[in-house]
Amino acid sequence: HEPPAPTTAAELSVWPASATEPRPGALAVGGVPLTEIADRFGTPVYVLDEAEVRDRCRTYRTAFPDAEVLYAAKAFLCRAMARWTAEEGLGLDVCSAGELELAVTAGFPPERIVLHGNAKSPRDLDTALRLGVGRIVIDSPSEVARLAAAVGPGGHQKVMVRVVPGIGAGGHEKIRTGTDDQKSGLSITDGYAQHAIARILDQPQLRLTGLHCHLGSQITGVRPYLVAVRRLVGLMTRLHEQHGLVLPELDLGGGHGIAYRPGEQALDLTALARKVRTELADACTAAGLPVPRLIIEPGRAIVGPAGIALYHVLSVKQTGDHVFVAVDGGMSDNPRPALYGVRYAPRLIGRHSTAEGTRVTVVGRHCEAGDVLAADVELPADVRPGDLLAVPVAGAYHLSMASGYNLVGRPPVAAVRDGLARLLVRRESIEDIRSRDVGL
Ligand code: LYS
Repeated sequence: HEPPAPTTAAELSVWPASATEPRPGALAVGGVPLTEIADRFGTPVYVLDEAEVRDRCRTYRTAFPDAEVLYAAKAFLCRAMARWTAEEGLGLDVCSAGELELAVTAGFPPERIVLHGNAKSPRDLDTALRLGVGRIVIDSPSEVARLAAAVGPGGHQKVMVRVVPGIGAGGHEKIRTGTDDQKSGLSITDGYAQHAIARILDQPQLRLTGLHCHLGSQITGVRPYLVAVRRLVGLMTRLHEQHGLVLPELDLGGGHGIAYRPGEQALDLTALARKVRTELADACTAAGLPVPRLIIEPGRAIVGPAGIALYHVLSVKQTGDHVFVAVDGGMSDNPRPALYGVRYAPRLIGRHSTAEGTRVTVVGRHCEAGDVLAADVELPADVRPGDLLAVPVAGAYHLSMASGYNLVGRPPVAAVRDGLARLLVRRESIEDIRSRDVGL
């Protein structure tokens, strides 16, 4: 049979720009061979290409020169991520006291941080006020009075309001947040948004700087964002008429889609920037309003393609119609296939196989049939225990959603840059797990 063709540019398109393959199977990222990382840190391990993260921050700043770009920490946060994004001039979008505390203690300027959350705990609000976050995004009617009381008389806090524009967009039903029948935001359609805004305007210690919306995740077309601009400027127009209110900011959230496998479509950021700017300027001119400063909140599109997951194969077996290739991680470090049916494109690395490709299902080590990492993918037919698999586009919503299932411990994160690898987050050990277990 034919030996497998060398890796094509299309196949490498979902890898960091620094990815090279000097010999077949000898994949390196950030100048560091992936096998070296697996040897040094063990597997499963997550690799983060610092230059790729920084380049993606710069791409956003170039595409949206007048906008404020907030990195959505929920995609993945560690102290290094906070430092890189701060140095690249981004702000930060956080959803909890935990994300906020980690970022600020890593040196992230609190005034460049925005706090979100459909249900903020008292600790979230107290931490935000104590650390002095730039804005807090109000997401429910009761939050208005709670926040005003927490700020206290004479105090001062900038806020935005998360509104639901009534737009269905995004890669999966579970991650669509722009429609009326879900838990986030205040609906424009039924007037909850307008009602909450009127209550905010009654609180002297709260200063409303703008409207916020988030349509969903993995959005690959520009259109939903343009519809959102029109609906939000429509609401801004009515608020201007009713209250004489002029809002200086408009936050369109994130949800920018990326490719997980070669050939998949990603959102075109240049087109998004150009069309949103035009749409916003046109809508505001028509309404006689000044054009607000745009805020956007990409998370996945900054860190997703910069991350790679490395696993060792533990077993290969044929059951029924399937060849199952089981690895030493699984749904505890990547719940996304189980949650959203997401498809990945793992690759064999570390050796050059001349075997033909065969269809396999890459599964994890957890005690569930649904613990699948990559269903129905092609790997060399001689794939065997001890082999190394690399999964690209693993930087977003893997470790940030990792669980303690089966007490396997969460994997470490290593950064690569200029031919050097360094540990950012160490592996969770049984001592870590045992130290929280304080009763008997
Ligand atoms: N966690 C989801 C994912 O892995 C997306 C939700 C984004 C948060 N608003 O794709």
